[in-house]
Amino acid sequence: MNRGRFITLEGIEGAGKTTAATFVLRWLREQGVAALATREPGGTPLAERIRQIALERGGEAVSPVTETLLMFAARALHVQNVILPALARGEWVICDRFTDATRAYQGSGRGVDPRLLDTLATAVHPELEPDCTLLFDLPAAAGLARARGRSGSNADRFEAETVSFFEKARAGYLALAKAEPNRFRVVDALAPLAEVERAVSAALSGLVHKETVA
Ligand code: T5A
Repeated sequence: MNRGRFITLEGIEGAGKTTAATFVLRWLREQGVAALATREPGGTPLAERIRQIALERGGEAVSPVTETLLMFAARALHVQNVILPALARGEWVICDRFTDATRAYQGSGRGVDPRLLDTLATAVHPELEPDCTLLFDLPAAAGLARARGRSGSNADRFEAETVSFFEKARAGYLALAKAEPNRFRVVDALAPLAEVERAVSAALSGLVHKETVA
């Protein structure tokens, strides 16, 4: 049996990743591809508990390195208990954020040393990289307006950050996409939903086709 494909969805707050994950799952199933959707931080019962700790506001100070370690602790559980078993069963995994989020938020946003991020990525998922990463790109102010419109006064620790923090994360994402043009597809997240969906299915149809002729 062929290993499944690992598709990651990335972008700053309010970029439309969660909306796109639902669409991708439905679209892949229509193409006859077995797939599951999951998210980071989270995706397993223990990793979801780490997510709560990482996102909650107030209380103790959380340094950028601590934040990074929380993300990778959750990721280690998720990779071992959900992602690798699903790929081994031949299913596609649609993951709302993965290590590129740590590079963009903790690396570009918070200034964590990229060498630490490389070391942790190698330790946590030595042989796993996404087959395709869809980067939903939009200006930080537009993404935050969408995210805050939904969360209101319940904004989490990240949503409470400044626009300039998210612009740094956005620039980090765009630099990653530029460095790996074969893996990344940049989608204009300001476009109407129908256009976003067309761009997403066009980006994935090559991979689906390879699968069905293999
Ligand atoms: N984090 C995570 C790190 O710092 N490091 C890491 O390593 C990891 C893995 C996760 C937080 O953790 C941080 C980053 C995050 O801050 P989260 O709740 O998962 O928290 O945060 P987000 O992923 O940003 O979730 P959001 O829900 O805010 O954004 P989405 O999923 O990108 O956006 P979505 O789909 O919920 O859409 C937002 C709104 O916009 C509308 C939707 O209907 C919705 O109302 N929308 C559109 N409107 C118009 N046109 C379109 N094309 C639209 N697409 C969506």
